[in-house]
Amino acid sequence: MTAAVLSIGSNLGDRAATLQAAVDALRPWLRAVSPVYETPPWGPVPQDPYLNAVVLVADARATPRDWLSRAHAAEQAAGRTREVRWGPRTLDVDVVAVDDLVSDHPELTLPHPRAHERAFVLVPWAAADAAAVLGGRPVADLIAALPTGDVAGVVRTSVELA
Ligand code: PH2
Ligand code: MG
Ligand code: MG
Repeated sequence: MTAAVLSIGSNLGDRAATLQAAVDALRPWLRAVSPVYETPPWGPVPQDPYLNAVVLVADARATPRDWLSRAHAAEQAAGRTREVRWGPRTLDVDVVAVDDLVSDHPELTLPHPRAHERAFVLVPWAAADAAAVLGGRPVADLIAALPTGDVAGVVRTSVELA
């Protein structure tokens, strides 16, 4: 059995509809979906705010590589477009963690190497699973260690993913 934590984000087009399409593509393995948050763009490229959420999935037989290909398939199913690295995109589906596996495989580093410092990943994850642990540390503790402005910038919306 592997359980995976996926981060989904969109900042182009109908963001809520795109996140819903991602959830729909992951439906066979779906365990929980976090609330949806509006989040300031992180990184070097100026761009519009994102909607971000976290999806918890599980499958008795899936390998980490299976979760990566399912993440990519969900992006394709939702018509993902992206022109620039770190830049605006209709949909990004990132594998944050698979069980408590640690891997530096070039195609899939686990856990995601920047997840521990990203409020737009940690805050939704903690909302979906209050007991979540990343790299041996409770996600709630990682959130408490972030700059308060980072956490305050992640604002819960009324968007409901079903
Ligand atoms: N994804 C990026 C770049 N910057 N910022 C936020 N707030 N949310 C994202 O999902 C995001 C980002 C590229 O993957
Ligand atoms: Mg990403
Ligand atoms: Mg990505």
